Amino acid sequence: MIIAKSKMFAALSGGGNYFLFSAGEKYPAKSLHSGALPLMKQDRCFCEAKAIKKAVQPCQAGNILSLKEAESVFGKVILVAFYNQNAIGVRYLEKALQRAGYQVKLIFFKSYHSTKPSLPTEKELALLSHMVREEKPLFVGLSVMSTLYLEAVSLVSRRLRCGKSLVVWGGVYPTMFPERALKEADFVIRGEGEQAIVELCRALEGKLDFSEVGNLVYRREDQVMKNSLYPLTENLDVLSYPSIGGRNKITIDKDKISAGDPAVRGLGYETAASRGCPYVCSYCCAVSLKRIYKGKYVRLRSVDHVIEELLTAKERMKHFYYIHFWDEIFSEDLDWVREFSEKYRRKIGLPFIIWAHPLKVNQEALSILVNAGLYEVTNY
Ligand code: B12
Ligand code: SF4
Repeated sequence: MIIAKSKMFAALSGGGNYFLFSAGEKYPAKSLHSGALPLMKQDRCFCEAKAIKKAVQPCQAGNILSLKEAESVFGKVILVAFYNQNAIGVRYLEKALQRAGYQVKLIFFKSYHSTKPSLPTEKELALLSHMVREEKPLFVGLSVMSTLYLEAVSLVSRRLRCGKSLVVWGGVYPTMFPERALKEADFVIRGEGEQAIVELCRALEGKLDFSEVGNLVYRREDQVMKNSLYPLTENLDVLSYPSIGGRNKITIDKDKISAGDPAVRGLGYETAASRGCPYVCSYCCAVSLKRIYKGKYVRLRSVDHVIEELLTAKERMKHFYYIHFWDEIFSEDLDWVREFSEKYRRKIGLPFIIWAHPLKVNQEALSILVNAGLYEVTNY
């Protein structure tokens, strides 16, 4: 295990490739070897000091850059989450871009409403487009998680494109309807975005051809080009975990703009220990998603990785007193549940909520989890 002591970049000799470590983050040494870390493929990885240089030996670690130098080398990306101030997916993307050296601004646009999210006002659209004009990002990525607020996404997309910004749509909706999404965007990224979004930056910088960016849907002349999908990330631990805190986060809501991560002030911390659902209920889009993706659909993070994230959350969030796991169905793998419960009780010790499915409820797993602090089980 390697722990980065400060935020640092390192250039790998030969290819001019860069790696970034965020302060305090831990990396299993094996994740730094070529091939094991998906981001390696974009010829950027992250390193600091001797121990890490040793770990990345196969890539021959070279010069270390200061943050300032590195910032002048890499561009900026703005990501917009709609009606969701926790936005796990977007926070994962922020991490992936930062690890690849890009600067990221994350905008939480409008607050959550589960039935009737209010449309953006003219003032809110103006605040957003002003910020984008000032920041001059490579592109603005819109996270379209649901069909519930497509009208709002379209309004934002049109406004930004009128201002000549490049707009990229990603998330569950564009994954299922890429052609429709492309009518309103310059690019669409289907599926998991961590690798593809970094590759898109590289393509926009002229370092990669668009045809080489996995998951990308784009126009070439009058044709819609749909690049093939990468297999789902099997080992979720290599993706690190969603970012928490930071001054790069902005909220636009109720005609106002405010700085700082709203999640840090929250009473509950939201995360997921897995991705994917084992079921295929007929009314649910999991059926379609399973058809689209290749590779193992349900994937579970290691217990240590989850605990490490929660310890970081405890450090950075001063007021939270419970944890909400948004796994579509919380794991009932007994070995995992036993290890999780033992470590969770000892190191985290807060009440937590999970989602479950009536057909999959396992009494033994539930009683172990209750012992660790589980106090509410909900389903859709
Ligand atoms: C957890 C969850 C929630 C949580 C979110 C908690 C949080 N902190 O974010 C809560 C309960 C709040 C929630 C609310 C809603 N949800 Co929900 N939710 C999910 C669930 C189970 C997992 C989402 C998640 O976190 N996945 C893990 C992350 C890592 O993946 P991700 O979000 O997809 O992001 C990745 C990619 O999509 C992509 N990506 C995402 N954004 C972008 C942006 C760009 C630019 C790029 C390039 C890529 C990209 O890269 C990310 C990293 O790999 C999904 C089911 C699913 N299979 O997706 C449903 C799901 C997305 N939700 C759904 C719905 C309907 C809703 C609500 C509308 C329900 C309601 N009426 O309130 C709201 C809308 C919330 C919102 N503002 O978008 C539906 C959407 C169906 C549809 N066709 O529209 C889904 C698919 C559930 C289902 N099976 O039907 N949800
Ligand atoms: S259990 Fe939930 S997420 Fe899984 S297929 Fe059924 S409705 Fe969809």
